[in-house]
Amino acid sequence: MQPHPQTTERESIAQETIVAISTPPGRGGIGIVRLSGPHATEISEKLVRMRAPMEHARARLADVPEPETGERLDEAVVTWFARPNSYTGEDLVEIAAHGSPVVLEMLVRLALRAGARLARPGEFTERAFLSGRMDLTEAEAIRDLIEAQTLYQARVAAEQMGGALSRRVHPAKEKLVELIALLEAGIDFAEDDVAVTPDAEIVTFVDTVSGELQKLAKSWEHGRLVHAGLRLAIVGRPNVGKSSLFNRLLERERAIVTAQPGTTRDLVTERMSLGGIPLELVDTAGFRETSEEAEAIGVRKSREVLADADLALLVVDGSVPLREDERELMASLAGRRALAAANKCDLPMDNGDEMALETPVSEAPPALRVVRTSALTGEGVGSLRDALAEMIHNPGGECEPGILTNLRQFEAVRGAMDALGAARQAVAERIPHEMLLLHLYAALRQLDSLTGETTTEDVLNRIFSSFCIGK
Ligand SMILES: Nc1nc2c(ncn2[C@@H]2O[C@H](COP(=O)(O)OP(=O)(O)O)[C@@H](O)[C@H]2O)c(=O)[nH]1
Ligand SMILES: [Mg+2]
Repeated sequence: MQPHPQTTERESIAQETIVAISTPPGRGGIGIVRLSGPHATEISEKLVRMRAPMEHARARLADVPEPETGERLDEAVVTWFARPNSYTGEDLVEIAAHGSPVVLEMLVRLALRAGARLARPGEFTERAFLSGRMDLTEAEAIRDLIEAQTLYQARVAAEQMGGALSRRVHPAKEKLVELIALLEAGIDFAEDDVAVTPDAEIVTFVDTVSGELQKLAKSWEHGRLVHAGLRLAIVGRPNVGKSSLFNRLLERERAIVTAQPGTTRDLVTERMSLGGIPLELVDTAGFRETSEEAEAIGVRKSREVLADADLALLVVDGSVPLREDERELMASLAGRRALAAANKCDLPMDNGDEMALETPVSEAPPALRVVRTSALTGEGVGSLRDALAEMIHNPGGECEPGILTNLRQFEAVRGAMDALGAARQAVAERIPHEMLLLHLYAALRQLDSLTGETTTEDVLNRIFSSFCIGK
């Protein structure tokens, strides 16, 4: 088999020693200065006075002296991780002093004077990647973990950090390599009367790999949701209790509620988390004809928000009969991820059987699930939350570990699928195997780029520069 064509040379481990403050900016109980590179220990010893010699993975007390007078400014705990058993794979020293910005900045300045250079954002992780300590999906997962806003997001990131995605891609990749090897052999021995792989077998191979990738590509639906969250538009006629329910869901009085119809004119937006998924709630102006200019603009904006939202919650007043325009609204939500709340259920329900049930209104074709709520007493708000959470988690129903969590990963998988599609076409058109192989290699390259085996310099730069400094 010919060597993989575009395997980029992994950079040899950098010769420069880098330094950065790894704890967040500002004052804190502890602040950590991190150094990584061949001179990390040597430079550290110029910054602090060790009370005992450094030892791999052992915390050691040290004094932080003022450079001019040599007088002690602070105490620090210094930990050295000897290469290759460190986060970066290089010699790495962490100086944990008190979280005083002036002391930490002084340490960095001294390190620079001693020959270190400032780390770029994400450079510690980039070095970990370049030294083979982790693949690209694992590096991205570290960023996701740091940026997680919910525990669920953190959990997904942790799975990826353990290589779940790479493991999931592995079988498809193996299979692809196997096919490439078969075809390469067929070509090499073609003149020696060795049977060339039959077309049917090639197609089976390609379809198996495509099928695996298809499932993976589908996991992006869930991955995107975990990552970016969803937008929920709360819509309905004026005065049905949209703002009250909005406040209930947020558990605070955010939107203004009055008995006066047309109170909400502008969009009110707030973030919350539901079942670990970030959710952006938008309270809207009630739909009605109005001659009032501000309200009319509000109504128009509300319609736009409804059109763009990932989820819709239609609120109706359950104590009065359903109106024709509400019925139309329900119909327009058919096929979308939407729920209805029959609100004001603390009042006698007077809308017949239409909305008085917790089940889909299945006889009337726009089957929208209805939950009875009272924003006044809080009754049914828990069920509404559950129903929303179900609606968020169900489509895609992806819970297998190893999902695509960013667009870069999705594009790589889609690129591989496209290349396989072209390969299949080539078989159908009985194009020579040399040409077919080009498509297969293109697919392999895409899968390799997922884990970072073949990823161009500028893509790597883009990824790591999105990290914070000191990570
Ligand atoms: N009895 C009762 N009144 C409610 C309920 N929800 C809202 N209201 C009242 O209905 C009026 C309109 O509420 P609001 O949230 O501003 O409705 P919006 O115009 O749809 O945003 C206010 O007077 C609320 O106090 C409910 O569940 N039960
Ligand atoms: Mg309102």
